[in-house]
Amino acid sequence: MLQDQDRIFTNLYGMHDRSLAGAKKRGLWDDTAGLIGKGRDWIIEEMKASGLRGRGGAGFPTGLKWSFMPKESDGRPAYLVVNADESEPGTCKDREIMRHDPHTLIEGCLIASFAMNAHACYIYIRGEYIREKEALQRAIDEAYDDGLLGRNAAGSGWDFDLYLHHGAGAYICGEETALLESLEGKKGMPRMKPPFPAGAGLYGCPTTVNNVESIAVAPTILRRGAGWFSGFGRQNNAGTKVFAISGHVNNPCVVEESMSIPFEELIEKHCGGIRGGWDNLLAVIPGGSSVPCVRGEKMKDAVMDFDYLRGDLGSGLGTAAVIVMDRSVDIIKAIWRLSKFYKHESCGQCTPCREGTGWMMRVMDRLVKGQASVEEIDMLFDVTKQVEGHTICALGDAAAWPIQGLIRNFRDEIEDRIRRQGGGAAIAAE
Ligand code: L3W
Ligand code: SF4
Repeated sequence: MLQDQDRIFTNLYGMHDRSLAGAKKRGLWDDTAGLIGKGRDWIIEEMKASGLRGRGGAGFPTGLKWSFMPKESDGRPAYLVVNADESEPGTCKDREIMRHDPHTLIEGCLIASFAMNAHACYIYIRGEYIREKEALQRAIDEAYDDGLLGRNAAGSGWDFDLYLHHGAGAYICGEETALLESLEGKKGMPRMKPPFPAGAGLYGCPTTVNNVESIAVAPTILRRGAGWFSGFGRQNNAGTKVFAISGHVNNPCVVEESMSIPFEELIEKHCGGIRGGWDNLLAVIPGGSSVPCVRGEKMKDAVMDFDYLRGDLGSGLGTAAVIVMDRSVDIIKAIWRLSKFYKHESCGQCTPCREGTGWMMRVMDRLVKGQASVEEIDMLFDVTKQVEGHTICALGDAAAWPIQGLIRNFRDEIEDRIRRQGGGAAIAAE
């Protein structure tokens, strides 16, 4: 079980101790040059051994991703880009890290960049994160003034510059290749992959894009050891994890816990239980709006990690934004609202997503009002399958999965509403 002394971040929240002096008191920036002096291979092997999987939603192994970067320069510069465009509905964990503990991220940027042969790193921060941008820029300035960034950063012999780039509020810029386009000054539209950014990323150069939390945990992993980090959670689901719990719990919060913590323990220990008690739990979206919702009774015995939520429940850990809904929620309307969001945020570049998101939202609208026919439920499910996996980026999947989760888990409720409202009207010619 995770004890207070094992928390990397969240003991801090609410203490307003975000200065460099405070960070140093907590052990950050302690002999960073010594860690760097152990060399690239040591850092990457340690990250691999820690079992850290990317914290932005996909769960790709971080050390492996770092190892894709070319070992020797072919004349092109290499870059690290930190994805701080945290826009997934329900997700506000990176915001807390940047607000309360910006130096964990900054030190992580230096060490990770060194490991990947990058002399420059860009942090791409969400347009709406104004205070976080200010906090982070202040911390970057402090680090430059203290010699921790710039030439011979932290006395490591490595020259390193860190830039903060403020986005303009488009969800799609959280997709890594749209983010790179946006950084280059173009419209934020995803690129086809491959090539992956490690081969051709920012300005066509080798680039790694990592989530804020993935980079911010790196210094502590290297200081305390891969074995310490991998000791939390289960096999293939290691480490500490920041969860953002919102909705109908008594105390919504952002908290760092052990990966694989039972859902019930997470909610009882940190959120004061479900509003109105466990019998009042209707549904949970366990990993941000892109993953399917799960019926409340199935969550009772769930453990919060990648493999359990995907394999056993057909959902996912995603960004670990846990959205709890009690029986006061109209679940069909809640998922319709997500459909509207994805339609709005589609960049419109590929047909299944551009047309499919609008089509799915309109049928969802009919389901909310009970105006659809029962046959339309299967037709809608089929359409989600035609969108899923047939688009340039994962936004198409993200629009399809919540609807699939709704139909799989709440079909009876959808049919009941159609019967009660006397649905079955012909499909509107739209
Ligand atoms: C080199 C290969 N690199 C994969 C890299 C790839 C990327 C990472 C994961 O989407 C998901 C999405 C959202 N050679 C590689 C390789 N890589 N194979 O590994 O790649 P991938 O394609 O699995 O995922 P992705 O495109 O990064 C992320 C889901 O996360 N999500 C996200 C929510 C949104 C936010 C936000 O708030 N901004 O995080 C939540 O579930 O739906 O499925 O770096 O380059 N052979
Ligand atoms: Fe754009 Fe949607 Fe295609 Fe992604 S899937 S590239 S958001 S149209």
